Order: sequence, then structure tokens, then C-alpha cells
Amino acid sequence: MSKDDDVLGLTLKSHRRVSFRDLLDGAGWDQRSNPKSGCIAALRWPLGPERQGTWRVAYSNSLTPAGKTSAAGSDATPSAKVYSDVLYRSFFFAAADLKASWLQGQNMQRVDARGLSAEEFVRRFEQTSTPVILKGAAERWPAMKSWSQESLVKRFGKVQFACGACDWPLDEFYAYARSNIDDVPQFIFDKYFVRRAPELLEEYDVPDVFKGRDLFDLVGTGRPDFRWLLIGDRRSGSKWHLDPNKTSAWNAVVKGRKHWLMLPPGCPPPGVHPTKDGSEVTQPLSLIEWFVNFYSELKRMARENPAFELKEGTCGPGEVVFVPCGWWHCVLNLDDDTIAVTQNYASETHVHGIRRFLCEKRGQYKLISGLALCTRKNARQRALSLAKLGFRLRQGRLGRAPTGLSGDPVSAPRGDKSFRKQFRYFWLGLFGRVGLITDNWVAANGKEDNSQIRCCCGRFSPFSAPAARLLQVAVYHANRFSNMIAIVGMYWLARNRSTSPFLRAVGFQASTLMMMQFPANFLLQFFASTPGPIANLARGSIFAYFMYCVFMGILGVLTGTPRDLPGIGNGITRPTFTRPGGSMTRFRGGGGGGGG
Ligand SMILES: O=C(O)CCC(=O)C(=O)O
Ligand SMILES: [Fe+2]
Repeated sequence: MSKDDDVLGLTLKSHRRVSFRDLLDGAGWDQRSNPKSGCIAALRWPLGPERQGTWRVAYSNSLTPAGKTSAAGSDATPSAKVYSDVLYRSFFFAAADLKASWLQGQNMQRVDARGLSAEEFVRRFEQTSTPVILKGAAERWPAMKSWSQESLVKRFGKVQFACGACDWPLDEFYAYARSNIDDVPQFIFDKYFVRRAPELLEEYDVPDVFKGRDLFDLVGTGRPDFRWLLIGDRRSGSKWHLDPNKTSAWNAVVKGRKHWLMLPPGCPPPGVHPTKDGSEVTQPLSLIEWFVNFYSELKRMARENPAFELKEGTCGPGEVVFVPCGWWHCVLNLDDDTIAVTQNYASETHVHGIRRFLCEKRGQYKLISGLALCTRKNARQRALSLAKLGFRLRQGRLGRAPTGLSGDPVSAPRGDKSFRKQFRYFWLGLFGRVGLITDNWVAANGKEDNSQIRCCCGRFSPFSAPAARLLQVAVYHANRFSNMIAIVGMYWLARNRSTSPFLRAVGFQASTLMMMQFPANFLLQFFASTPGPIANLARGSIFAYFMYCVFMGILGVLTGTPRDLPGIGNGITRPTFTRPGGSMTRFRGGGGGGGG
């Protein structure tokens, strides 16, 4: 911030716009500046009923002797010492063009989509969470010939599309796009384009490597918003964001070029501040403002900190960008009339992350986007069906498995017999599944990825650091360990002859009851993948059974006679002690030779 920025005694943060009215109403107008620097002593804003005018009038007033007012509107030449963030910044960013240095980074992988199978794509890019530009993935779309300003206006000129906060007829949008001097040029970003111009749906197609792999296709009509038409001129674009609902995306350019910047999960760029729950992001008003103020800082961070694995690349006509779930990204349109289509999808690879996002956090429905509020509360149900579908697809039980499905990400590709690969997949099979469960932890530390774990102290592969995986397993299962410890404690209580008979009775029944949760959990998990009514019936029965056992256990403790818990017995082998009102017996395996 320059010295001049401070002339009003106000600190103007570059990412926060202060309205001119704020300045006028605040105390800033009376701040004295340094007379030695040649600044005016005080700015005088006309008070009383004539309180109106411009900041120039105030400045000019302050140059004339006190008591006299210069003619309203007199045009004193503004000094470099008077600074208006509101006026200057908008003007500056509206006029600023894109710097060549912002666009030179091209380290995003580019692969030819022709000849790339879905399996290979999933293995190389989806499972390793790697952004990539797929060359030629959209080159055969009819849209490549038929989408341009001229033809679209001819066909849909009077059709309204979403642009910024409102809907505009397409012809008006193009008129605006060609003549505006906005610092944040508006652009078409429409999720209802298929409803508004159904022909457009016939003119593009899901690229082969993504075809039939969107698990949201299988959860019915209530799926979240997922496809958008994007039309914008040079300098328009999408500011830094994460895609909704932990989905991944593909973005195909039909006309013009788009420049992409991406950062891995958990690494927002400088100048971009998400709230803790990720529901809001504070950042400069325009993308250009971000580039001007923060691009070079991001490059420096990327050089110095390997976690900031910045990926940059320009995507041209016929090319498709893959945005892995959880990656931060922003997109700058480089040409006038840049036209693209994007779709978000729920891949099998990330189905667990999506399921967790949709259903496992309290109040999460507020963060779920692309669903009407009334249906968000059902998101949990929908997520459960998504998870079940994912599970069934994995088991190959869905009659028609979607084409191009990768298969189980932790099973070795057929025919691949190399020992290293087999061992790797065996390993992943063993721990990768746990990795899937623990990927919350992994995601918090970097990529959601089965083959590599990035944690606070570096990156591990399952080969180089099995200990890291084991550590995760231990952390994840810590609650189960504590459960086991509690059971052992209860057994100890039951066996310890020095404790009171009552406490021993508690030990007897509680340890049996706690053991019961293992088969109960197993059954619950087993039934989780069955159709809704069966799963509900199973859950209800297990709950009723559990409550019955709890009741019998309490009765056993109160009466001093251990009760039979259906299916698991009472664990008694022989009588151990008696207490007034009943005899107490010892649990199977317990007692350590002690008797009553
Ligand atoms: O093409 C763009 O402006 C980016 C679109 C995008 O990232 C999105 O829709 O989430
Ligand atoms: Fe996006």
C-alpha cells in the first residue's frame, strides 16, 4: 500500500471495498495530514442541508480559505495525495489487460484423449487426483461447428440465460459483453441451459473417459445441479473456488481459450480466505485484481513450499480439463466469445468422500449446493443410496454396470501379472480400503488418494512408509481400541474377587453386552447394502434385540443372577460367588482360578 493510500488516515484493505458514503460518514474526513508534505490540512465536506457534491468539491473547498465555499462542482485538479479506492481500483482493474507472465505457466499434464481408455484415465488421473488436459476429447462434438456468437444469437437470441445475478436474452448479453467497461465482466453461467435451449444437449456429449461413470445418474431426479453452459469474453472468468459437494468435474472448451490455475486440496492461494466450514470464500472482487496482487506471491509460495503444487495450463477448443475433487481452481477466459460446457460428477473413486460430505456432518445440508433447501435435508438419504450404489457397483451386482467403469480401484487390473503391481494392489487391497475409510484424514492433509498419503511431514507411498498407513489405521480405530480396553476392564472387574459382588455383577453383564456390539455391527454393515425396506427392518430388529439385551443385563445386575442374552448366552461356566438375594456365577474364561 502506498503512502498516498493513507492520506485520509484510513487503511483501505485491497480486498475490501469501502463505499464512498462510508468514507464521508466516517471520521476520516477530519484527519490531518502532514503539512510538510504539502498536503492539505483537512478535507472539508459541506455540512448542513447543502451536504452533497463530490469528493472533488470537498477537496476544492479545503483549498479555499475557511468560511468561503468554492462553487459546487468546480473542478479542482485532484492531487496525487487524494486517493479513492472506489474510483481508482474499479477504473484500474477495468482497464488492466492480462499480463503475458500470468499465462506462461503450462505445467498441467496434457494427454491425448484419443486412445485413452476410461480404466487408464481412472488409474492415472482420478485415483491419483491429478489435473490433466485431455487433448481432442471434445473435437468431434457438433457444437464445435455450430456454437459461436453469430449462430447462437440467430438460434437463441431472445432466449434468456443466467448471467451474474439475473437472466439476460442472449443477444443482449453479447451486446453487453462487447461494450462493457466493468472491472468484473459478467458472463453466462447457466445451469438451466438444457431446459432453455434443449437442442444444445444434442450438440455435445460426455467425453468418453467420463461416460456412464457419474454415480449421481443413479440416484434419481433429485440429483444436485451438475451441468453449466459458460460464455464469456476476454478477462471474464471464475474466481477461486472449490467445486460443489466434493464432486470432480470436466470442462470442455468449444470456442476460445481458458487459462486454468489449480491448487491441491487444503491449499487455498494467497489472498483467498475460506471460512472454516468452507461455505464462504473472501477474495478480491475481480479475478484480475487477484492476479495483479497475488499471482507473483503464489508463484513464490509454489517455489518454496512443495505442498503448493500449482498446476497451470491453457485449454483450447476441443480440449477438456479434468478438475479432481477438492482442488482449488480459477479460470480466466483469454478470448472474446469463449464458450464451454462443464459437468460435475460423482465418480466411484470419490464416492466415499461425497457420501461423507452429504450425510455425515451435522447441519451439513446447509453446505450442500445445487439442491433446493427442502430437498437438502433429504441429502442424507440420497447420500446413503449413493453409497449403497457405489458398493453394489463395486460388487458388480448392478445388472448393467455403467460403461467405462474402472472396477474396484483397489483390485489389480486383469492380466497385469507383474509382481510389483500385484503386490501393490494386494497391499492397497489390505490397507487401501482402510485408506478409503480414513481418507478424511488424508484429505485434511492433501490429496484424497489411495496410493499416496501426504501428511504434515511429507508424502508416503504404501511401499516406502507402511508405518504411516498403520498410524492412520490406529488413529481411525482408536475408538474401537478404547472399546476393547473397556471390555477388558469389565472382564477384569468380573474376575477380581476383591471388588464388591455388585461391581462384579456389573462386570459380568456389561462385558457380555459390549461383546455383543461386534456381531451387531457386522450385521448392520452387512444389511446396509440391501434395499431400503430390508435394511430398515434389519436395523429395527437389531436395535430391538440390543435394547432387550440391555434390559436383561440391567435385570441381571439388579437381581444378582446373570441373564441369558439371546444368541450369546450369559457366559457362565460355574458358580463363583453368592450374594444376598441370589447366586452369582462366573463368566466363561473368567475367574483366573478364583471361586466364590
Ligand atoms: O470455465 C469456468 O469459468 C470454470 C467453471 C468452473 O470451474 C465451475 O463451473 O465450477
Ligand atoms: Fe469449478
